[in-house]
Amino acid sequence: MEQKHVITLAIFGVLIFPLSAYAAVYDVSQHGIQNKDITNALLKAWKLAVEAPTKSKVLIPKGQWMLKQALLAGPNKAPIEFQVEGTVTAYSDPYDLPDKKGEWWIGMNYLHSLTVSGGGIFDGNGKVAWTKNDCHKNTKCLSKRLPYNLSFNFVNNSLVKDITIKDSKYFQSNCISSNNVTFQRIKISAPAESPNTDGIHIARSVNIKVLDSIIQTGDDCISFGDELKDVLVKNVRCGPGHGISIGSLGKTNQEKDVTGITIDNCTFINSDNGVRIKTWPSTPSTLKVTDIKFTNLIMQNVSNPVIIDQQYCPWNMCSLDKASLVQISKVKIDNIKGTSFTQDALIFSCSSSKPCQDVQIGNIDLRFSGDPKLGGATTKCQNIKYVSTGKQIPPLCVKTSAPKALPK
Ligand SMILES: *[C@@H]1O[C@H](CO)[C@@H](O)[C@H](O)[C@H]1NC(C)=O
Ligand SMILES: *[C@@H]1O[C@H](CO)[C@@H](O)[C@H](O)[C@H]1NC(C)=O
Ligand SMILES: *[C@@H]1O[C@H](CO)[C@@H](O)[C@H](O)[C@H]1NC(C)=O
Ligand SMILES: *[C@@H]1O[C@H](CO)[C@@H](O)[C@H](O)[C@H]1NC(C)=O
Ligand SMILES: CC(=O)N[C@H]1CO[C@H](CO)[C@@H](O)[C@@H]1O
Repeated sequence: MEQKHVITLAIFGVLIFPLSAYAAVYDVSQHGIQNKDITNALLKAWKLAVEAPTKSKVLIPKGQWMLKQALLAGPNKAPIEFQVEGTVTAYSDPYDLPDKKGEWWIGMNYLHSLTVSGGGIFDGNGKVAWTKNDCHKNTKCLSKRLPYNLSFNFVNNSLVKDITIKDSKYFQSNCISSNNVTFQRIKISAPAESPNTDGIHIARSVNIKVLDSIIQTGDDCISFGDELKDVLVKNVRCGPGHGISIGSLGKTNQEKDVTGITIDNCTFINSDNGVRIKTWPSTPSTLKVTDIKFTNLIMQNVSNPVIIDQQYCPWNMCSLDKASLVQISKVKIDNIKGTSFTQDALIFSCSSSKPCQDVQIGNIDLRFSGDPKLGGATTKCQNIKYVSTGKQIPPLCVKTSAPKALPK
């Protein structure tokens, strides 16, 4: 290039720079890294970013990095992009964390206008921790203290895109008490046999989206807690794992309503469930679950493709004496296709105290993929009021006989 052009470009650069997107880029590799450990460097860079008066970026460049734990807290003065290009790996001992009480590995709290991006990998290195998880036998289990992978709490107007989260020690990520957060093109993976590695757990939030993502895990693909409004899950592929679950809900009477959850255009492959709503029996909770849509879903060898379970009582941790008082209503189920690994393609086990109301069932085509000698797929119904607006295979509930209790 001729000298003249270089000068022209330089002048242009100077003119353009102040108008460009980032006033400052804080590259963690410039903030004192020891032995590939970015723990202190990331905290230093983050502090600069949250105090920056204009839009800034925290960059984890390409490479292999280790991180003990980081609380990336706000409030931030201006938008922050957290661009992760490298692979960030946790130390393998789950108890070797500076903050022993922390429920996160990377916590992002009290932030607004945050973008997490960059195509990088968060590797939870969970193999040691999984062996210490005994929650299925022990209600005081250690895993209560195993940190989450990426934890978003009190975050508004933010976007998390193009990242991979793998082998978390416990729930892979969560989004709690947040407003208008989108997760897009996220890849989450943990082996099918890893315990409690829920993909994304979402609760107490408004306007949350999970789009165009692939989630393979040992537990729920996406799980929803209470106090939720306006959630969209679209173009997500789940499996292996336990599928997408609303609940379990109603364990305590402090829980609040869940309104407006849409699961659309998703595929479930070899998962235990497809879409599920589960509530606890014998508790005083009277919360409402309403305006739920399960539409355009493909099931491939899913054990229970569609299930409402209001007698959710795992490991006999509760009593089935009293029906759940959680009211489920306004549920739309339409265009669900594929195969069921068990004959129970559709299970509606609603509460005898609060039957499921206003359920609209459209086109269903779910075939039993097992031995045809056993018969076809079935629908099990208990305490449900529905209207059919389509053609269903298997046929819906036989209305002539009183619904019987489901076999456990
Ligand atoms: C998020 O929005 C809520 C409700 O509008 C507000 O009270 C809270 O301060 C906001 N938090 C941040 C970190 O901006
Ligand atoms: C929601 O968050 C996005 C960033 O993901 C932002 O662009 C948009 O303006 C926010 N919407 C509202 C209503 O604030
Ligand atoms: C539905 O999902 C498929 C597969 O992920 C994708 O190719 C298609 O574009 C999606 N359709 C819509 C309407 O988003
Ligand atoms: C179908 O699902 C069952 C139960 O999850 C699993 O054991 C089996 O290997 C799956 N079949 C195929 C063909 O993937
Ligand atoms: C990155 C990642 O996903 N893993 C973290 C998830 O949560 C636990 C907390 O340590 C971390 O140990 C994992 O490293």
